[in-house]
Amino acid sequence: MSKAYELAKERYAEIGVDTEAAMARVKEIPVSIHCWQGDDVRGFENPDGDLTGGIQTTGNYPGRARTIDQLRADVDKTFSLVPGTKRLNLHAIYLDNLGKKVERNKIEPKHFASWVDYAKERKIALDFNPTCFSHPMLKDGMSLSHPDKAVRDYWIEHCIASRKIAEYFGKELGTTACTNHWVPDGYKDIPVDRYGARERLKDSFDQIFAEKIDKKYNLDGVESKVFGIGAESFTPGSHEFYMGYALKNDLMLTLDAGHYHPTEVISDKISSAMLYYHDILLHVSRPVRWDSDHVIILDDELKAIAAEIVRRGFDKRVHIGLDYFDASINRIAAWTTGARNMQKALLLAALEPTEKLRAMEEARDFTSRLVYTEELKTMPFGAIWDEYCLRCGVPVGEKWYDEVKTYEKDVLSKR
Ligand code: RNT
Ligand code: ZN
Repeated sequence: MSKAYELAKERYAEIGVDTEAAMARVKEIPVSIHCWQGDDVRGFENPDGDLTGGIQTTGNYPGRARTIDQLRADVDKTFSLVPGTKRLNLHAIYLDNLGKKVERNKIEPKHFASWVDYAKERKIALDFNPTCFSHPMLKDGMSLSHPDKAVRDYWIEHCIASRKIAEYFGKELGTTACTNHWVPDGYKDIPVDRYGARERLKDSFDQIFAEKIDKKYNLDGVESKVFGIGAESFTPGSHEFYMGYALKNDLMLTLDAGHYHPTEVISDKISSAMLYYHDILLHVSRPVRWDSDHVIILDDELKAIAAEIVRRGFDKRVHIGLDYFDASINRIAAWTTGARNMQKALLLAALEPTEKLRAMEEARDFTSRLVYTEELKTMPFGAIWDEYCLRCGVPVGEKWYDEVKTYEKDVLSKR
């Protein structure tokens, strides 16, 4: 134990915070790390194809993973640098097709068997996402809400197949998988029939969720979005659409930090959602002027998201997933920076004397609330964070980046 930690521990004890308990708690909060930062959301179905559906990666930093083995090696490297309990979040396009092209509506658990082996070896859990973009059956920017029944049916089949894969993950790995449903559907220009598009989307989801899957194995979430590139004027899957749909159909609501109007934040939505949903799913991201999916930094919103989870003990009911992708910098560094920041935010939240602060608020002592929350900001958090990393067996401070640089030299630069 370092001297710095000993001193910091005492300082936190003075304000009634048990640093040992905080570290132990955060270590158990699962964070689902998205596989798609490693290869700019391309997958292995068509690694050199275009990313469509109104989302975009920008930059062409060398070394992106092009094969399943490369991506697995990169995930291993990243996971070795991030403390805490990690899950791996896969998209359908990351299948192991065993050398034979598989249509999206024909994917089966066997195409993910090698991922299950991978997860078992590493004792990690898997989450899943149908991929309703980067594919010719996404017609006129629409999938589940397209007027053509053949298009809708194709994607309905894909989403059903995806749920079965997640169920298989849950059964094999002994932990509940989360499946997130996001479709890129939208109109570039002002629609005439908003109701019709939403009616079709609802009907498609009704078919997708008609088959009940034991919640022990899989939980489904639905993710809204206010607009996408090429879908600027309208998305049938708006916040209200899914808020109603998920509540009525006992699904999770997925809140992505980049999917709202510019000054709207998801940290403020968590407490409302938790009054009505048992479980919700987060896509922690960082929008810069649009849904740009920048690497998450330790900013006020990230801290607020973590605080909303930790203050009320929603550690198991709010499923934390990461969703960012930057192709302009070293991808392992991007991945690791964001995932470590999520951990920092959770630890910061766990080091708050919440009960004391709440008592001030309840007593209408707003002066104290301001004074104490501001003073908290200069508590010796860094020493606790370093100790947490040390105990989790990951590099302390910026030392993790040395490992990334070595990996870049030995592995990434040779791709
Ligand atoms: C897109 C959504 C969606 C995707 C991933 C790849 O705006 O946020 O969640 O980013 O599924
Ligand atoms: Zn998302």
